[in-house]
Amino acid sequence: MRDLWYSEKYEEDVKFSVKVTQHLYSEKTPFQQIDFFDSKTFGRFFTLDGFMMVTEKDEFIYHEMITHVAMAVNPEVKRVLIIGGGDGGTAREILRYKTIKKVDLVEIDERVVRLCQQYLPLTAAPFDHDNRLVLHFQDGLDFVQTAKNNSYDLILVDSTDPIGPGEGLFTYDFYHHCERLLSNVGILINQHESPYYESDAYEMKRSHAKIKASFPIAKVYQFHMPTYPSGHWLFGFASKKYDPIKDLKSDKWESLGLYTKYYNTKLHQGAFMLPTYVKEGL
Ligand code: AG3
Repeated sequence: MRDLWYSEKYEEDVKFSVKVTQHLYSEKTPFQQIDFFDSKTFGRFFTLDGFMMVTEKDEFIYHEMITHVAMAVNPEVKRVLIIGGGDGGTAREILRYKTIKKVDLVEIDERVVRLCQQYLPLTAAPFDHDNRLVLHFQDGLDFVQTAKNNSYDLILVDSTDPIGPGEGLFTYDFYHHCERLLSNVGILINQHESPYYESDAYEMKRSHAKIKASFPIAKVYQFHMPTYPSGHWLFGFASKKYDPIKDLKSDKWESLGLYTKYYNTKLHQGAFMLPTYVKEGL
C-alpha cells in the first residue's frame, strides 16, 4: 500500500510532512475542513483547512504557554474568556486553577468541539466534567461586540491563522472590544503567528500594531512549537496595568504547586527576550 503523508505548506518551496498511520476522520463543516489523523511520532493530531492545530505530543507547550504566563502575572484571575480553542486544551490548563470561577469559551464551529470530544480526549476532557466552563457556539467578534464592559480579568485568543473563520480576531475592532471587556487589571493573550516565514512575520507585525493601539502594555513572547511553521511561535501579551516581567509573581505562582512540563517562571522571563530580527520586525 502507498504511504500516506499529511503535509502543511509553509512557503512555495517548503513543506512539513508527517507520515500518517491512519486518516481517522474528515468532515467539511459550513466553516472549514476538519481532519483527524494518527501518526507514530506526534500521536493523534487534527487539522483545520489543512493547517496543523493540535498534536498529542506537543500540545502541552502551546497550552501551557497560552495560560500560565498570564496567571503568574495575575494569580487573582477569576473570570476568563477563551475565544476559539474548540479542542479544549486552553480550557483544560486554565481550569487547573481552583481560583477560576467561570470560563466562557466562544467557538465558531461546534463540530470542532464535538469531534475533539470523540477523537482527542487529551484536550477535550474539560467539556465533559467542569461546570465552570460555559460553551458559546458563536463568532468571536460578534460575541465581544455585544458583551458588557468589565466582564473578564483575562481573555485568551486561541485562534487559527488570520485567514478563513479566524480573520475577524485580528482586527482593530476586535482588540478594542477586548479592552472594553477587561477589568482595570485585565490581560489579553493572543495567538500571534510565527516571526520566521515572510507572510507569518507580516501578520505578526500587523497584529502587534493593532493591539498597541488599544493597550498601554503590548509585548510578545516566544516558545518552541515543533509542529507549527518554523517551530518558532509567538503569543501576544497585552495588558492594562501589569507588566509581564516586573509584575511576575514567581513565589506566589510556585506556591500553587502546579506541575508544568514546559512553563516555569525562569522561562517566563526568558520568553520575553526576543531575537534581534523579531524585535526589529515588530
Ligand atoms: N491554534 C492554531 C495555531 C496556529 C497554527 N498555524 C498553522 N499550523 N499554520 C491552535 C489551537 C490549539 N488549541
